[in-house]
Amino acid sequence: MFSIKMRSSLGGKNGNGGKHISGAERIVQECDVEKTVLSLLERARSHQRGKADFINVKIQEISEEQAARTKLLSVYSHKSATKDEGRLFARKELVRIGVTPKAVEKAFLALESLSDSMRGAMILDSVTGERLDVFGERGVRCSNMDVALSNNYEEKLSALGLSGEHVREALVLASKVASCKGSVAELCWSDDPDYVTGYVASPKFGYCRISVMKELGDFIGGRVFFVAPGTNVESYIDYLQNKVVLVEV
Ligand code: WAQ
Ligand code: MG
Repeated sequence: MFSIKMRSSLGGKNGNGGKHISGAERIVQECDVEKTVLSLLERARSHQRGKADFINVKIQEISEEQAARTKLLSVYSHKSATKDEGRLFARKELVRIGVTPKAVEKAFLALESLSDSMRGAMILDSVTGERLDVFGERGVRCSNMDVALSNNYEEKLSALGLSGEHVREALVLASKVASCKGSVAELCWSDDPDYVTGYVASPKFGYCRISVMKELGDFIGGRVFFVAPGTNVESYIDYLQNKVVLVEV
């Protein structure tokens, strides 16, 4: 199999600095490499965050035998009419999952005080709310995951009335995160100004889509991974960044 990673930006110098436009990755069979590269290029050049002037594409062969496999999280939803209502529901859902109210408040405070989107996620202790990673404004990037068989995925998700890149990528990421030892819950909303749906996910209850989690036009997104106290943060991050995980539908 081949891993294909794309990241793109606008206004930097040789890809350094500038505004992050879009990043995406796929793990595909060799015969699908070309068409996947094209679709990622297309995406970097027609993104709602802007048209990238720097695009980096990395293609690498990976071993299918060494990949871990995990099940796609089950999906449930909550309809919210406003950002405040959606975020209130997310708070309650996180507490129902087992995150303490204190840790929930710290997570919202951290996300709501961002002045620009992070590229990755913050890792917080699910009891104390203490920030455990040292990645600062960048955050921890979860990488090296995709659906195991794209066709099954499209069938199943469109049967549920879900389609589109945002859902697919978020579900795959959340499924990988939930499969990691130590994960308790995840909180996310998009950095795409037109995309107001966010989610709370957990190994316990699955992936909860919340229809409105931010104001239309807001380009600041973020993610928090809540972990159990005593989690080995180094191996947690190593799994998120490096372990190849194929998500089975
Ligand atoms: N690893 C860790 N954090 C990430 C990653 C990653 N690979 N990619 C993005 N983030 C963080 C980063 O802080 C972004 O600013 C933030 O998440 C949002 O990323 O069911 O589109 O890719 O309809 O904009 C959720 C709802 C969509 C989907 C989420 O996130 C649905 C979305 P985005
Ligand atoms: Mg985005």
